[in-house]
Amino acid sequence: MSEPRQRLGSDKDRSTQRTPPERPMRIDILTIFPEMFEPILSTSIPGRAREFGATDYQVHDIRRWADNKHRKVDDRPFGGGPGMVLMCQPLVDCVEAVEAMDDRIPTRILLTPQGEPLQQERVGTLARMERLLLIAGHYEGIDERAIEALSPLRLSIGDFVVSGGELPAMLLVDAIARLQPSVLGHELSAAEDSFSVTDQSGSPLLDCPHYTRPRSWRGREVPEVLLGGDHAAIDEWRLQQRRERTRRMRPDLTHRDP
Ligand code: 9D3
Repeated sequence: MSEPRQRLGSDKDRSTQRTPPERPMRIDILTIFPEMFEPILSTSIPGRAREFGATDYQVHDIRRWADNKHRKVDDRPFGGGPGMVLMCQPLVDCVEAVEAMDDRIPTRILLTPQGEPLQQERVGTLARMERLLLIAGHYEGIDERAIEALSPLRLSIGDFVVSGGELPAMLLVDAIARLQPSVLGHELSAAEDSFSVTDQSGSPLLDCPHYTRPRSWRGREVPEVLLGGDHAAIDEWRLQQRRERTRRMRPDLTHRDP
Protein backbone atom coordinates (compact mmCIF):
# COMPACT_ATOMS: atom_id res chain seq x y z
CA MET A 1 0.00 0.00 0.00
CA SER A 2 1.19 3.48 -0.78
CA GLU A 3 0.84 6.53 1.34
CA PRO A 4 -1.97 8.95 0.61
CA ARG A 5 -1.04 11.79 -1.68
CA GLN A 6 -1.16 14.46 1.00
CA ARG A 7 1.69 12.84 2.85
CA LEU A 8 4.11 12.81 -0.07
CA GLY A 9 6.82 15.42 0.07
CA SER A 10 7.59 17.91 2.76
CA ASP A 11 5.31 20.64 4.02
CA LYS A 12 7.23 23.42 2.45
CA ASP A 13 7.03 22.20 -1.15
CA ARG A 14 3.39 21.15 -0.94
CA SER A 15 2.06 24.20 -2.74
CA THR A 16 4.50 24.10 -5.65
CA GLN A 17 5.17 20.39 -6.11
CA ARG A 18 1.81 18.75 -5.44
CA THR A 19 0.40 18.91 -8.95
CA PRO A 20 0.53 15.63 -10.87
CA PRO A 21 1.71 15.82 -14.48
CA GLU A 22 -0.93 16.47 -17.17
CA ARG A 23 -0.50 12.98 -18.55
CA PRO A 24 1.37 10.11 -16.93
CA MET A 25 4.45 8.78 -18.66
CA ARG A 26 3.26 5.53 -20.23
CA ILE A 27 5.48 2.46 -19.87
CA ASP A 28 4.44 -0.65 -21.82
CA ILE A 29 6.19 -3.87 -20.85
CA LEU A 30 6.19 -6.90 -23.16
CA THR A 31 6.99 -10.23 -21.49
CA ILE A 32 6.10 -13.90 -21.32
CA PHE A 33 5.95 -13.58 -17.49
CA PRO A 34 3.45 -10.76 -16.94
CA GLU A 35 2.65 -11.99 -13.41
CA MET A 36 6.17 -11.10 -12.25
CA PHE A 37 5.58 -7.38 -12.64
CA GLU A 38 2.54 -6.34 -10.61
CA PRO A 39 4.12 -6.74 -7.15
CA ILE A 40 7.02 -4.51 -8.13
CA LEU A 41 4.94 -1.96 -10.06
CA SER A 42 2.52 -1.52 -7.15
CA THR A 43 5.12 -1.28 -4.36
CA SER A 44 7.51 1.39 -3.16
CA ILE A 45 8.60 4.10 -5.57
CA PRO A 46 7.13 2.64 -8.79
CA GLY A 47 3.79 2.23 -6.98
CA ARG A 48 3.96 5.70 -5.56
CA ALA A 49 4.71 7.16 -9.00
CA ARG A 50 1.67 5.37 -10.39
CA GLU A 51 -0.58 6.56 -7.54
CA PHE A 52 0.66 10.07 -7.99
CA GLY A 53 -0.25 9.95 -11.68
CA ALA A 54 3.33 10.31 -12.86
CA THR A 55 3.53 6.89 -14.51
CA ASP A 56 1.15 4.42 -16.14
CA TYR A 57 2.39 0.83 -16.50
CA GLN A 58 0.81 -1.56 -18.97
CA VAL A 59 2.09 -5.14 -18.95
CA HIS A 60 1.41 -7.29 -22.00
CA ASP A 61 1.77 -11.06 -22.38
CA ILE A 62 3.55 -11.75 -25.67
CA ARG A 63 1.78 -15.15 -25.79
CA ARG A 64 -1.51 -13.40 -26.48
CA TRP A 65 -0.16 -12.63 -29.93
CA ALA A 66 0.87 -16.22 -30.70
CA ASP A 67 -0.80 -17.28 -33.94
CA ASN A 68 -1.29 -20.89 -32.85
CA LYS A 69 -3.63 -22.43 -30.33
CA HIS A 70 -0.77 -23.78 -28.20
CA ARG A 71 0.38 -20.19 -27.61
CA LYS A 72 3.88 -21.18 -28.69
CA VAL A 73 6.12 -18.15 -29.16
CA ASP A 74 9.56 -19.80 -29.40
CA ASP A 75 11.29 -22.39 -31.55
CA ARG A 76 14.62 -24.21 -31.89
CA PRO A 77 17.57 -22.25 -33.26
CA PHE A 78 18.58 -22.67 -36.91
CA GLY A 79 22.13 -24.03 -36.90
CA GLY A 80 21.52 -25.92 -33.68
CA GLY A 81 22.57 -25.15 -30.14
CA PRO A 82 20.98 -24.93 -26.71
CA GLY A 83 17.82 -23.12 -25.74
CA MET A 84 14.96 -21.68 -27.67
CA VAL A 85 14.61 -18.54 -29.76
CA LEU A 86 11.69 -16.10 -29.50
CA MET A 87 10.01 -15.97 -32.91
CA CYS A 88 9.55 -12.78 -34.96
CA GLN A 89 5.79 -12.98 -35.46
CA PRO A 90 4.44 -12.89 -31.90
CA LEU A 91 6.92 -10.27 -30.75
CA VAL A 92 6.53 -7.87 -33.67
CA ASP A 93 2.74 -8.30 -33.77
CA CYS A 94 2.65 -7.57 -30.05
CA VAL A 95 4.80 -4.44 -30.43
CA GLU A 96 2.63 -3.13 -33.25
CA ALA A 97 -0.64 -3.82 -31.44
CA VAL A 98 0.56 -2.30 -28.20
CA GLU A 99 1.92 0.78 -29.92
CA ALA A 100 -1.49 1.36 -31.49
CA MET A 101 -3.09 1.50 -28.03
CA ASP A 102 -1.86 5.05 -27.51
CA ASP A 103 -1.21 8.03 -29.78
CA ARG A 104 2.33 8.61 -28.50
CA ILE A 105 5.21 6.91 -30.31
CA PRO A 106 7.29 5.12 -27.67
CA THR A 107 11.01 4.80 -27.35
CA ARG A 108 11.51 1.07 -27.85
CA ILE A 109 13.91 -0.60 -25.46
CA LEU A 110 15.14 -4.19 -25.50
CA LEU A 111 16.71 -5.49 -22.30
CA THR A 112 19.57 -7.69 -23.43
CA PRO A 113 23.03 -8.79 -22.27
CA GLN A 114 24.23 -7.42 -25.65
CA GLY A 115 23.06 -3.90 -24.82
CA GLU A 116 24.69 -0.68 -23.71
CA PRO A 117 25.47 -0.92 -19.98
CA LEU A 118 22.85 1.20 -18.21
CA GLN A 119 24.14 4.32 -16.46
CA GLN A 120 22.41 7.12 -14.59
CA GLU A 121 22.80 9.62 -17.44
CA ARG A 122 20.79 7.32 -19.73
CA VAL A 123 18.17 6.81 -17.00
CA GLY A 124 17.81 10.59 -16.75
CA THR A 125 17.22 10.90 -20.49
CA LEU A 126 14.64 8.10 -20.52
CA ALA A 127 12.83 9.55 -17.50
CA ARG A 128 11.93 12.58 -19.63
CA MET A 129 10.30 10.55 -22.45
CA GLU A 130 6.52 10.57 -22.68
CA ARG A 131 6.27 6.88 -23.54
CA LEU A 132 8.55 3.83 -23.30
CA LEU A 133 8.06 0.30 -24.57
CA LEU A 134 10.20 -2.28 -22.81
CA ILE A 135 10.81 -5.74 -24.25
CA ALA A 136 11.95 -8.32 -21.71
CA GLY A 137 13.38 -11.37 -23.41
CA HIS A 138 13.51 -14.71 -21.63
CA TYR A 139 15.24 -17.03 -24.03
CA GLU A 140 18.61 -17.95 -25.32
CA GLY A 141 17.77 -15.15 -27.71
CA ILE A 142 15.32 -13.33 -29.93
CA ASP A 143 15.24 -13.86 -33.70
CA GLU A 144 17.68 -11.24 -34.97
CA ARG A 145 15.30 -10.17 -37.75
CA ALA A 146 12.73 -9.04 -35.20
CA ILE A 147 15.38 -6.95 -33.47
CA GLU A 148 16.43 -5.43 -36.83
CA ALA A 149 12.82 -4.67 -37.73
CA LEU A 150 12.13 -2.99 -34.38
CA SER A 151 15.55 -1.31 -34.03
CA PRO A 152 15.13 -0.82 -30.29
CA LEU A 153 17.58 0.83 -27.96
CA ARG A 154 19.42 -2.12 -26.41
CA LEU A 155 20.21 -1.89 -22.72
CA SER A 156 22.08 -4.20 -20.34
CA ILE A 157 22.08 -3.78 -16.55
CA GLY A 158 25.71 -4.85 -16.22
CA ASP A 159 28.24 -7.56 -16.91
CA PHE A 160 26.58 -10.45 -15.13
CA VAL A 161 23.97 -12.95 -16.22
CA VAL A 162 20.37 -13.11 -15.01
CA SER A 163 17.86 -15.59 -16.37
CA GLY A 164 15.67 -13.15 -18.25
CA GLY A 165 14.99 -9.55 -19.12
CA GLU A 166 12.13 -9.18 -16.62
CA LEU A 167 14.16 -8.14 -13.57
CA PRO A 168 16.28 -5.81 -15.71
CA ALA A 169 13.06 -4.21 -17.03
CA MET A 170 11.72 -3.73 -13.49
CA LEU A 171 15.00 -2.25 -12.40
CA LEU A 172 14.83 0.25 -15.25
CA VAL A 173 11.23 1.15 -14.34
CA ASP A 174 12.29 1.76 -10.74
CA ALA A 175 15.21 3.95 -11.75
CA ILE A 176 12.93 5.98 -14.04
CA ALA A 177 9.97 6.21 -11.63
CA ARG A 178 12.07 7.74 -8.87
CA LEU A 179 13.14 10.54 -11.18
CA GLN A 180 9.59 11.66 -11.96
CA PRO A 181 8.88 15.07 -10.43
CA SER A 182 7.38 14.90 -6.91
CA VAL A 183 7.67 11.12 -6.65
CA LEU A 184 10.42 10.97 -4.06
CA GLY A 185 9.24 12.12 -0.66
CA HIS A 186 12.32 14.23 -0.40
CA GLU A 187 12.98 16.08 -3.65
CA LEU A 188 16.64 16.43 -2.79
CA SER A 189 17.22 12.70 -2.37
CA ALA A 190 17.59 12.07 -6.10
CA ALA A 191 19.83 15.08 -6.56
CA GLU A 192 22.17 13.91 -3.79
CA ASP A 193 22.44 10.31 -4.96
CA SER A 194 25.59 8.54 -5.76
CA PHE A 195 26.09 9.07 -9.51
CA SER A 196 24.18 12.36 -9.51
CA VAL A 197 26.62 14.60 -7.63
CA THR A 198 29.79 15.22 -9.57
CA ASP A 199 33.23 16.57 -8.80
CA GLN A 200 34.70 19.63 -10.59
CA SER A 201 35.49 17.65 -13.75
CA GLY A 202 31.96 16.23 -14.01
CA SER A 203 32.72 12.72 -12.72
CA PRO A 204 30.12 11.14 -10.44
CA LEU A 205 30.94 10.69 -6.75
CA LEU A 206 29.77 7.88 -4.48
CA ASP A 207 27.70 8.76 -1.43
CA CYS A 208 29.21 9.65 1.95
CA PRO A 209 28.66 7.51 5.10
CA HIS A 210 25.55 8.12 7.20
CA TYR A 211 24.98 7.82 10.97
CA THR A 212 22.08 8.04 13.37
CA ARG A 213 21.55 7.51 17.11
CA PRO A 214 23.11 6.31 19.32
CA ARG A 215 26.31 8.35 19.22
CA SER A 216 28.20 5.36 20.54
CA TRP A 217 27.37 1.79 19.52
CA ARG A 218 29.46 -1.22 20.60
CA GLY A 219 32.41 1.07 21.05
CA ARG A 220 32.04 2.65 17.60
CA GLU A 221 31.64 6.41 17.64
CA VAL A 222 29.92 8.74 15.20
CA PRO A 223 32.55 11.03 13.61
CA GLU A 224 32.96 14.11 15.83
CA VAL A 225 32.43 16.65 13.03
CA LEU A 226 28.83 15.49 12.51
CA LEU A 227 27.93 16.30 16.11
CA GLY A 228 29.29 19.85 16.19
CA GLY A 229 26.69 21.70 14.13
CA ASP A 230 29.29 23.43 11.94
CA HIS A 231 27.55 22.92 8.62
CA ALA A 232 30.40 24.18 6.48
CA ALA A 233 32.72 21.72 8.19
CA ILE A 234 30.16 18.93 7.78
CA ASP A 235 29.75 19.65 4.06
CA GLU A 236 33.53 19.67 3.62
CA TRP A 237 33.91 16.38 5.54
CA ARG A 238 31.16 14.72 3.51
CA LEU A 239 32.66 15.85 0.21
CA GLN A 240 36.05 14.55 1.32
CA GLN A 241 34.50 11.20 2.28
CA ARG A 242 32.83 10.99 -1.12
CA ARG A 243 36.10 11.62 -2.91
CA GLU A 244 37.98 9.06 -0.82
CA ARG A 245 35.32 6.38 -1.21
CA THR A 246 35.13 6.97 -4.94
CA ARG A 247 38.91 6.76 -5.31
CA ARG A 248 39.05 3.57 -3.23
CA MET A 249 35.95 1.70 -4.46
CA ARG A 250 35.43 3.07 -7.95
CA PRO A 251 38.60 4.57 -9.41
CA ASP A 252 37.03 3.95 -12.84
CA LEU A 253 34.51 6.73 -12.16
CA THR A 254 37.11 9.45 -11.99
CA HIS A 255 37.42 11.28 -15.26
CA ARG A 256 40.98 11.92 -16.38
CA ASP A 257 41.85 14.47 -19.04
CA PRO A 258 44.50 13.17 -21.43
C1 9D3 B 1 26.27 -16.78 -23.75
C2 9D3 B 1 24.81 -16.77 -23.89
N1 9D3 B 1 24.14 -15.97 -22.89
C3 9D3 B 1 24.36 -14.52 -23.12
C4 9D3 B 1 25.06 -13.87 -21.96
C5 9D3 B 1 22.71 -16.30 -23.04
C6 9D3 B 1 21.75 -15.53 -22.26
C7 9D3 B 1 21.84 -15.43 -20.88
C8 9D3 B 1 20.90 -14.71 -20.16
C9 9D3 B 1 20.71 -14.89 -22.90
C10 9D3 B 1 19.77 -14.19 -22.18
C11 9D3 B 1 19.86 -14.11 -20.82
C12 9D3 B 1 18.83 -13.40 -20.07
N2 9D3 B 1 19.30 -12.07 -19.64
C13 9D3 B 1 18.73 -10.97 -20.10
O1 9D3 B 1 17.77 -11.06 -20.85
C14 9D3 B 1 19.24 -9.69 -19.72
C15 9D3 B 1 20.42 -9.30 -19.00
C16 9D3 B 1 21.45 -10.07 -18.36
O2 9D3 B 1 21.47 -11.31 -18.32
N3 9D3 B 1 22.48 -9.37 -17.78
C17 9D3 B 1 22.53 -8.03 -17.76
N4 9D3 B 1 21.59 -7.28 -18.33
C18 9D3 B 1 20.55 -7.94 -18.93
S1 9D3 B 1 19.29 -7.17 -19.68
C19 9D3 B 1 18.56 -8.55 -20.13
